[in-house]
Amino acid sequence: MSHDLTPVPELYVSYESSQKMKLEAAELTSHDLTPRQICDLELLMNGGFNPLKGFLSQADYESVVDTLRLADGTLWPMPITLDVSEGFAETVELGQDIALRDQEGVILATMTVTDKWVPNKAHEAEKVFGADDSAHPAVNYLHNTAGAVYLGGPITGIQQPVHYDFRARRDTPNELRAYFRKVGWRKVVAFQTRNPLHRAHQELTFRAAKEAQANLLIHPVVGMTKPGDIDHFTRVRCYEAVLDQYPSSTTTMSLLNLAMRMAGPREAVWHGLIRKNHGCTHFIVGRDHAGPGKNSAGEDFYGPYDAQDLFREHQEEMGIEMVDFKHMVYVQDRAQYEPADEILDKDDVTILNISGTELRRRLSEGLEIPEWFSFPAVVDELRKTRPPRAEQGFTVFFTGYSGSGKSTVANALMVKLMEMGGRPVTLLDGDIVRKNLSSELGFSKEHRDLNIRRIGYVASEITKNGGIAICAPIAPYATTRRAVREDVEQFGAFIEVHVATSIEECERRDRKGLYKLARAGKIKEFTGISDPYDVPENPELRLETESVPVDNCAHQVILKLESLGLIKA
Ligand code: PPS
Repeated sequence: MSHDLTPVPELYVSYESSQKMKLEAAELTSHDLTPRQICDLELLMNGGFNPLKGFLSQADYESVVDTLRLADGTLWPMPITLDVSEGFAETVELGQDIALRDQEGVILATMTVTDKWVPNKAHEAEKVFGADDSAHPAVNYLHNTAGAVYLGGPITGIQQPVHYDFRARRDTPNELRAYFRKVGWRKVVAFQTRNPLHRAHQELTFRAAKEAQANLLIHPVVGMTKPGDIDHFTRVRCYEAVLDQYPSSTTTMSLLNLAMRMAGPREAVWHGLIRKNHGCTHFIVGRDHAGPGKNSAGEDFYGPYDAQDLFREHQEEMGIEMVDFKHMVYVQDRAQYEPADEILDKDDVTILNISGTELRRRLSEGLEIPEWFSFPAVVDELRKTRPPRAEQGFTVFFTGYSGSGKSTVANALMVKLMEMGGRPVTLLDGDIVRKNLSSELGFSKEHRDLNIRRIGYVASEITKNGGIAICAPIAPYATTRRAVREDVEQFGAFIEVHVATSIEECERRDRKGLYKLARAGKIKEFTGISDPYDVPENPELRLETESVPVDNCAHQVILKLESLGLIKA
């Protein structure tokens, strides 16, 4: 395949025009871009999504969804759409120019709106992601985050999104093309990744480059990856550590601000087109490329080699060649990595492997990670981000009726944890929060949700910073508790403790005299009397307080924390 390193078309105007446009665009109706849209816009403007000239029109969108091609027949597998709310869409007329702003309000581009339509999201999910199943992160995004209306139209680029991190490691397609021209790289194989690189990856990329007789571009995604992935700051530090392991004149690394969709086969073809735009001639596609994990029935969304098959089918047209990923394993007897399918004496040698799950377990328990598996500098970085569980922050979230004993047990737990020492402990009791954080709120569903989300936010910050948050609100609604769990679990463990004192017992105790007032109708929307309480279905712990003393309840929580490895026995 010939290597054409002439620049790809960009959508930016000249610097002089951009200064003028910026002033004019300030008058336009503006749309505040979401983090995903900022990633898409950057690659539209810098030619990473060449030949797209803007967010897709309705005709292009429908054609891409159904046929993987733009309306004019050009191969393009992924719908790049500008989703907005119904309210915003109503303010926009066809033919109108709108300003696209980043999250700080900086105008990055203008768009002439040529199309406005309500997409059939279920159809998009089925066709693009293979199933209308919210277990798929992009389907979940489509239904629960993306706006209801799509706008399409050409873009005029004013400036690149600003990045404060790793600036020297970010390159536009034309910057990479210019670099390859300068250093005389005629063949370049790109390696896409959203994970840290260990020795097996280093071996496989090195071999892929040798096989294709090409130079190597490590091209990790730092835009948006799969929820739960290791953050890109940690990953880039890890990549930098691995880079030293390659002969320096053969390999380079550049960061790609792509928002992944985890769309398996379609994503692989999309990734290939993006790398072609970045001046690469070859692209490594592995087993289950850009796989989204399991569907809601516990099965894989795509077959393990679907991505390779679709790529192979289109590679001629794409102008970039696939190098299939070799599954590398460590052969202890020979102290080296070898492609699994090339080992002829499998039964006579010891093959070692550490899976992703096993690696996470070893990190969380502070166990040894052998040098044959990874590089010490990479392991050091990972240990800093993922310290052993006994050193991470966590949240204990008590829920139960008013008067169930939440505060009493929470206080006892706090004191026991403080006695042990090691991590700061904060108690976010229902009453304390309502006094300090939520003093303007009442007890409507909306206000209770807001109150619990605030508690969740504070608890997640405490957890992120390595502390222990103990929360003790009523938190009557299961959906809100789940949202708080998701907030916290980005940073550490979330232990839901249902204080299961019955409503009859709480009313009998009536320690604050509130039940009497609620029965008399003097307090409205009282949980358990005139407002619902969703009993937690799968809490980490359920406390039966009626026959067990407080001290013992708190001890049960301590035992649970020990069994989870969060505190040391
Ligand atoms: S919630 O639903 O989680 O936001 O409630 P929370 O912030 O935990 O506040 C509950 C405390 O407020 C008192 N109180 C009421 N509780 C329930 N329903 C109504 N309508 C109500 N009005 C006042 C009550 O004393 C709760 O305190 P605890 O500590 O739970 O007994």
